Amino acid sequence: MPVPAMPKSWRVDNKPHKFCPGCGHGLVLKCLGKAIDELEIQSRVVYGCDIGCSLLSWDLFNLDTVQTHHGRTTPVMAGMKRARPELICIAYMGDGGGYSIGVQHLVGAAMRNEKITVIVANNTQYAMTGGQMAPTTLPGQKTETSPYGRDAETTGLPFQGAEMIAAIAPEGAYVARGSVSHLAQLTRFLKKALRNQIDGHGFSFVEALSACPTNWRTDAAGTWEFVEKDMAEHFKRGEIKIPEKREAAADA
Ligand SMILES: Cc1ncc(C[n+]2csc(CCOP(=O)(O)OP(=O)(O)O)c2C)c(N)n1
Ligand code: SF4
Repeated sequence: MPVPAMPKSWRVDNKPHKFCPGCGHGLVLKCLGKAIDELEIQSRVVYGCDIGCSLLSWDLFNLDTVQTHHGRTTPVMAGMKRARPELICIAYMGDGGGYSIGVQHLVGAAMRNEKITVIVANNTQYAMTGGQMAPTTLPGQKTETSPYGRDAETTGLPFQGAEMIAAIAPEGAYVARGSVSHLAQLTRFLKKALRNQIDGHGFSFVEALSACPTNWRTDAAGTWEFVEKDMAEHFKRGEIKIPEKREAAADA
């Protein structure tokens, strides 16, 4: 059987990736690699990964890469872009890094319309540290720190990160939410986000609904059902904000 083509921007020469079997990070990053290949920007990209399972991608790509402190990838990439505007700067992180520990950086970068691309892989909990409750944890979801299920009455509903960014980012920003259950659409969103940066419109942001079978303690069918049914009920896929001049190209 022919081996499926790997993105050129992936380093497949030396070793396999380090994610658990069934992890969503590898799928999101494969889509990102494909988007980079299709835009032919490999030599201009600097890839930044956070603390969390995203850091397991520090040597995944054949790209200049920087690995930062937890939640700090957004300001590191914003600084790099300001110093070297010709670079395409990508910040990749989990929902803990993006929506909790680093949320102040994300809010600041979006409001300032920094010309970088931020990608948040939302797997509804802090995965690398063993599966604690995060702002994105679903009502009733059991985690290490919500063993009886998240109580939405006392801890609130899952944080709508992409909608928040769309509300605060100025004209020129691009915001979308995709999913590892819809890879072609996710690749299109990533490509449009990168295109927004290349064209100099402003901030671009993609949330990707991701999977963590290890901490969810799900088998393959259960993992898929959690992403496609449970997460999809709370997090809507689609483009949430696109620059005015590109509205005709909206992709729901
Ligand atoms: C400032 C800081 N606080 C806490 C930690 C401990 N820590 C390391 S990874 C992690 C969880 C990461 O979760 P997330 O960002 O959602 O990424 P995931 O592992 O789920 O992909 C935490 C809390 C840290 N390294 N630095
Ligand atoms: S713990 Fe979860 S997010 Fe981390 S590599 Fe394993 S499956 Fe992926």
